[in-house]
Amino acid sequence: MASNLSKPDVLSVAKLPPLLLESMLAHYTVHDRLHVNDPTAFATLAPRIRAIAATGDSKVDAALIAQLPALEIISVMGVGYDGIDVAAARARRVAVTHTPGVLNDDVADLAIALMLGWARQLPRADRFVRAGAWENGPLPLGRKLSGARLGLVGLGRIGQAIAHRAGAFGMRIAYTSRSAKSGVLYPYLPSAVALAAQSDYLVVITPGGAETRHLIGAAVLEALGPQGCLVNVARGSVVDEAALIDALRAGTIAGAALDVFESEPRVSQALREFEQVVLTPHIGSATAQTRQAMADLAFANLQAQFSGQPLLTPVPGR
Ligand code: 8YV
Repeated sequence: MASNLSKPDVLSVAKLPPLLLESMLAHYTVHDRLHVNDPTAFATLAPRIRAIAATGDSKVDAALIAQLPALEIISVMGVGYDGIDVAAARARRVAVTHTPGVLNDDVADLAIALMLGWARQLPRADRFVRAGAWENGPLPLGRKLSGARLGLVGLGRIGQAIAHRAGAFGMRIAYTSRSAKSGVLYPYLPSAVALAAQSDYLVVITPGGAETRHLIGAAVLEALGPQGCLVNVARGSVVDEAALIDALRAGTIAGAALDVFESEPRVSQALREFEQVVLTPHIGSATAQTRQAMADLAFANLQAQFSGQPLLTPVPGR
């Protein structure tokens, strides 16, 4: 795309949704994944790039930041920014923004949908009716969700939105996180193992990144036990997928409902074959309304940067 002197140059490091791209094109010259698609052209253009537009699953590492001397801001359309080297950005005084808040409802809704879908076997029931199997007898019984024990690994904005909804199902809620949250009445457990040991549904809703990598491994799954279900709406990296596959094979846990995966969009064949696993393709925030709100916020952060206004939603910390 040709550069325009009056418009700041922006490198998009992911395929931007039309919702975001359309508003951006009016104000910016957007170079769609130029660093990957045309490294030679990118090398020429790099000194002019003033912003990076990214999505929640994008990678922006120190090497890329180092190639962009004029970079001012990395705007992530997503609440998670574990793919961004924030320390490298900060060292260069490059701002990093994300889109918290606007997707809480959707991700929490999906967590509840996954629990219900798994407990009441909705994908299997749907296949059962379509295949005409009903005429030969009923679907095997599902499980009751109302009143079950919910363990939340993470009680940030989305974790609290899940708890709020789960309360309406009479679920008994407990949580773990780095430390107990003040003013929260749900019981706090000091570790994921301790929480899993007293949960029927263990829902992972903690940020990704090095700190939480493989937080859910063999020991946690063992503690969750043969009646337990693991639900992940956070990041694939938080769950040791090999350990999960072993646990599903061995019946160490009853099943899982997963929206995120270690190597998405590739999903291991083993996971795809388990009947007791419900799979969705990272759709936590994937509604028209929420993606619009995320696009608007990601765009507003860019606009704030280039008009000298305070950023709306910088990532936390300094
Ligand atoms: C999407 C997400 O993957 O917000 C996040 O962190 O994982 C999701 O909402 C994505 O960022 C949409 O652009």
